[in-house]
Amino acid sequence: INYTLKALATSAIVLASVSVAQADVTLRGASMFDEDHSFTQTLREFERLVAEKYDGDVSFDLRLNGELGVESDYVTYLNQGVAVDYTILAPSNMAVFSESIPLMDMPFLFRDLEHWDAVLSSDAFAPLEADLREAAGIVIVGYHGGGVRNLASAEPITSMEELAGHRMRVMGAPIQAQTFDAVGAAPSAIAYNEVYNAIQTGVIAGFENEAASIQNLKFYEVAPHISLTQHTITVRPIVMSAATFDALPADLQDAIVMAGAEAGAFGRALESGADGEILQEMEAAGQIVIHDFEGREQMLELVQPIQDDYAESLGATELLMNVRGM
Ligand code: MAV
Repeated sequence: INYTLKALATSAIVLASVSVAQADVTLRGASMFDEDHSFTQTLREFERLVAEKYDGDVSFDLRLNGELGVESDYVTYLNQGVAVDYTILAPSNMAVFSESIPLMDMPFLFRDLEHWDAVLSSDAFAPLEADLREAAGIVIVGYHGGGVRNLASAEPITSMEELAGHRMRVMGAPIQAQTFDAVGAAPSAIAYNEVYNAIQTGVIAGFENEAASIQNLKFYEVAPHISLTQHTITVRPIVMSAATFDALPADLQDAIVMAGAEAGAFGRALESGADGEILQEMEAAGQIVIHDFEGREQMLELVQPIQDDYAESLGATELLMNVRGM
């Protein structure tokens, strides 16, 4: 008996030391896409950079293809500090927790890529980040983005007349619905993982999205008509749960913050550079038909007062003016 106990004790010690070694830190990430999408590639780069900059042991468990749900699910997990530690997501999907964060994601906020780059390289969004941490328990560690969002629909939408009453899906933030309402469309907030079906069954006639995601999730199968409204250049923060972040050793936190900034720059170059190419790829493959859209200027005019009102309601008029003036 003694002998057995001793053997058991020895194996217990071995097991314990193994699990100590493994338990160092494992962070779980989530992506709605496969390895090819720029979100996943940027998260991989983030992981590589964190490991490179941190002296201790850290490992990553990134779940792909929407295994852990869609971004609106991740937001809840991040807020609760369960299931997901890090991801990339649209500010408009965090509106439930922070009313102000979708401002950085408003259609027609940026004039062009140069303006977008200038704003993201500044600290113009710092007050929004602070509110997100406080209200949602979510920490922004870097900025991915750079995709251009266009209308994608079952039938061509080429003018303000065709846009009138167009039943389209928008992201969950009220400012998104208000924007498309102002230009005459009939927007409704639908979960991202229901969009394909909703278009296929005719519940809606289309939605709006960037090339990378239309390609990766094969939305062109149901919404092959792309109208070049170019209404949004995306801002997609790399985020962490504050509950997770705050519990990490200080040197790992430092590594994460540095890695976030670098991975963001990597990802922005990647997605903004590939956007036009991906549209061409899909067109060449006969998956989409690209249409010009007449009326972008008019859209812009109709949307600006909506942006002004939204910013005013948040006490963020100065912030908006600052961004527009950059
Ligand atoms: C695209 O897949 C991405 O911009 C993602 O961040 C958004 O959540 C998604 O679109 C969407 O429209 O919900």
